[in-house]
Amino acid sequence: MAPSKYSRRAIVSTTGITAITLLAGCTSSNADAGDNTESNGDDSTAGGSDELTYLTEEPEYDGWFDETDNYDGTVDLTGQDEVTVAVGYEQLLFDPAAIAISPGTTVTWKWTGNGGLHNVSSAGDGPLNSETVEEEGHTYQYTFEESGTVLYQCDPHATLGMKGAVYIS
Ligand SMILES: [Cu+2]
Repeated sequence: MAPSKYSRRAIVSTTGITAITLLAGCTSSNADAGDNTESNGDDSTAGGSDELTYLTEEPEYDGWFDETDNYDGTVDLTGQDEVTVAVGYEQLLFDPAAIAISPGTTVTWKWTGNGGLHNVSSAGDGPLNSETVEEEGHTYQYTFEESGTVLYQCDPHATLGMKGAVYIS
């Protein structure tokens, strides 16, 4: 079941590599862009433990992420009891935007305190329905027991692309 460590995307696409670097850095890309535009090969976190692995076969999200800047595939977090998604990454994003987990995994959404009021809200009649708050460190948890795809959004910022997906397989 374990996909290869390096996704097809990361090997063949320079844009994929850039996006992975940004995600792995988890810092302001604005600052980086100003100071380090030359450093294509910046690999300061080499060591492997923090590398993101993406699904090699992408679920169909049907345009859900068309306005979402940090969506670059589904991060494979399968086989873990508990995983965390940042709420308010770069102000108005979830990070990672799309994750794959195994049935029984608990997802904890953790508020960064950035970008104002956010919530975690299922699209349609899905199960996610958090409070709408701004407070840094606030968390919302849900344990996904059944296979499927759950789309969600931040209601105040959905039109700006603050959207996420959980693929349970
Ligand atoms: Cu929001």
